[in-house]
Amino acid sequence: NANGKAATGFPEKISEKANPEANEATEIAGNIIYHAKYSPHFSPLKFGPEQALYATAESLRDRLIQLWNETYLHFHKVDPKQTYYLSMEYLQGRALTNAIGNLDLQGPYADALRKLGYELEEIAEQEKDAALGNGGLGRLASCFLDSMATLNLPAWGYGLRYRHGLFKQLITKKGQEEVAEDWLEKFSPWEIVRHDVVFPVRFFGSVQINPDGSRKWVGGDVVQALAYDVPIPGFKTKNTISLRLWEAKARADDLDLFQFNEGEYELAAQLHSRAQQICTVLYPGDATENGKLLRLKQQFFLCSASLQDIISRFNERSTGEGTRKWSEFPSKVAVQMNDTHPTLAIPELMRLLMDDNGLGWDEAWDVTSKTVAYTNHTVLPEALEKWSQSLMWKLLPRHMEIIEEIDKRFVQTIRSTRVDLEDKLSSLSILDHNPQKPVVRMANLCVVSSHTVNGVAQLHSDILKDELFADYVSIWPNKFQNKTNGITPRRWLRFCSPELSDIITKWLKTDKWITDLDLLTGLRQFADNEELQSEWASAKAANKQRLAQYIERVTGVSIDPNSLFDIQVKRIHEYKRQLMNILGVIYRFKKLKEMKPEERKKTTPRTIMIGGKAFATYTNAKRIVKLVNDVGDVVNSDPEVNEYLKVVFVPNYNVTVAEMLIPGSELSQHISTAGMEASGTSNMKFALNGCLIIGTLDGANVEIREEIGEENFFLFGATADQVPRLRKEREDGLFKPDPRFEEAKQFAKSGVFGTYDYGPLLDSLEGNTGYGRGDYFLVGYDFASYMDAQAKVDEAYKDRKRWLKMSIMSTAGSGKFSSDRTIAQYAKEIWNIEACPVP
Ligand code: B1N
Repeated sequence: NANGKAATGFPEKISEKANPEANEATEIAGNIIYHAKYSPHFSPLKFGPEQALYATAESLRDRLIQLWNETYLHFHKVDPKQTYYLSMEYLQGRALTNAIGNLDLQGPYADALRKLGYELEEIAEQEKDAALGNGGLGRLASCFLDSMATLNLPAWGYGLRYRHGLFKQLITKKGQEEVAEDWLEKFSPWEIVRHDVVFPVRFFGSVQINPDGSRKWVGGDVVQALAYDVPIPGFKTKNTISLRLWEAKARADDLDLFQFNEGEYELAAQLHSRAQQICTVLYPGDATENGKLLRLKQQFFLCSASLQDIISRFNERSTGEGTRKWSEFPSKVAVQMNDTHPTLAIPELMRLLMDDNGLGWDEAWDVTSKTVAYTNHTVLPEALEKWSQSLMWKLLPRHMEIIEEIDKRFVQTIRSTRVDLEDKLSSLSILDHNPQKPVVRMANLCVVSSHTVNGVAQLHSDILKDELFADYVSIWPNKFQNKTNGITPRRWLRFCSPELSDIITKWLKTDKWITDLDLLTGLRQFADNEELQSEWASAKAANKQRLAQYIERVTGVSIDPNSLFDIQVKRIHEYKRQLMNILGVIYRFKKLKEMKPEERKKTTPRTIMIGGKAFATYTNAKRIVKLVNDVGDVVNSDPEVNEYLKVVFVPNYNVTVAEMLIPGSELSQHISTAGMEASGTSNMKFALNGCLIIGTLDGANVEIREEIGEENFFLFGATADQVPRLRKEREDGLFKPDPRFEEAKQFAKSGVFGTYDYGPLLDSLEGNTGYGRGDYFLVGYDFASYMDAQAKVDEAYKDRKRWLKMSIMSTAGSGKFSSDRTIAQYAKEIWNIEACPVP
């Protein structure tokens, strides 16, 4: 066939060499062939790249299962306190390169595949992204798992096995179109189905009161939660933990055979299809929008299945006879809630303890509140979850009783101990009895019930303490903490930019930085060194070249690898201000058009790349996507300026695309209205890869700037504490816009960028007039300092030595942003767990 393989498709003979690596490679090649032959997913005629991917993954899976089993048995024997991370989202991306890298088998696998006629990179390219998340919150969960495993912590993740993860974004003449993504189209070689790990999860029904006064939730629908384990290997350690994903299944007897035989097929399978719906799609919102009942079912399904599993493991690890003392539970189990999405873990744990295990309220409350902790990821009011009380009573009647009781006891305690808070109680209570729309405030339930509440960057945690949760702080001053987010340096430097990694290792004379990222500060002493600078520049150039090829392949736009690569990639949201970015581009384009040719030659050529998905019903976000594309079409085909400016919308931004973009970036934009981006995590990935940041004092930008030095950061914009006053001034008509802002808007409206009506979008930037929200995000206010900062970028880029130094200093100062540091802090300061390395 085309690959020169035998007709059976499988290469039969593998040449041997005398060195041990070669032997290992030979053995691996043998394993790969074994799987191609005997794990029969494909017919035997062809051994193409896809077949090679699955067989390669299965050969790795054998090792992962072995390590997973050893880890499980070790944890069982030692019985340490274990953390369970509950998250509705995980953005895992591809797993092959990561697994090979973490198992330290890069060389042997590359050799093995070469023996079979393939390059490892080519095979890795075949894998689909597991995108069981929306954005930063989901990717954070995945980085955390990598660090938990690497730090040998007894910790697991729990999530849902969505059939369809985040949609695929197509860019057409209309702008963004969403298509269902099917990561399980063939199958995932990374998951292990556990047919013996099944728990019943109930919905609806009613509460039965027993003669002894105890209560029991009965009736309704019961679906089965079936466990799938995705093994998560640590970097260069045996420890391999689990991401346990639940799938919803109907029970066999849910199929109504009588109806089926009557020919009523749909009716007969009603319960089956209702069960199936639960894990069909990921909730598509990052911060807003609907889906109500199904979303609530998903949340409860995750919480109930996970807690039943946690409790059964707690009992399974019991050394004596019978069950353990429940008072020991908080010294064996920590549950971390990733935002409020898994809040139902609180009433579900209470219910399981009281109704199924006979504990009294006080005992159950003591156990629960010592077990659960809550991470807040946003202060956007529309993203703070509030569930309708009537919907909750219908779906989860027993849980609503419990929530009412928690609320009642909380209100009573405050009334009797804190008269000063009487008038605050209506906002502090869990239940909001507003007669228009009575709701349960999930964040309040989390704060009241958790032993610890944390924000995700220092500024965000301060805002939580000073504003959102200020009154709770006066009740529980020690409950609130900060845990600045982090990213895994394995995926986000070592594996996505091997060239730069090798240079770092060479200059630090060690590769220990991969697990001890603070060692990067050792690069500072060489930041001026010409030899390092030239090696640094060539690694960057190679990454830019690779990125340019990628952009040309997916968009057809050819970009100049010598231009400044300027990137903004993240979910499209008005508070993230992609609109400010594109208005700046529009202004730049207009000025370039007005220049004489010899003036243009003095400018810094730039390629601006913007990427990200818009929530399907978020109109302004979709208009922004359309605008960026339209501007790109005009600018890129303008022969006068396209040597100096290119604008690219990068379609379908996801983890894999990020792994391509970030290493090739030189400037990245993190320009949210101050106080609105809880942390941001791509800012950390860019900085780690030697990319300079233009940004506001928001989220983790503040700490990044502190770490890498203010002279290496392009700062602009209002600060968080100024924002309320500026909004007021804008409303009162006191704001005088910068002429550049007016010019850019006018130009955008003039029709140069096509016939689409951008009026409504641009009107959202007007003050007290117009259709918009009165420029709530202060694009108008920040535009002037933004453009000034951009001019500084252009100047700085002309001084190659200075730019390279700044780039090296960015990497050198990024040590703090390792998720290993973040997770070590959670382990010590929230979970109280210790490493449990497999010997
Ligand atoms: O969580 C990230 C932060 O780095 C980002 O700043 C923050 O915006 C992000 C509802 C969310 N906050 N809230 C969400 C996601 C899904 C959903 O349905 C809200 N995502 C964030 C990690 O801390």
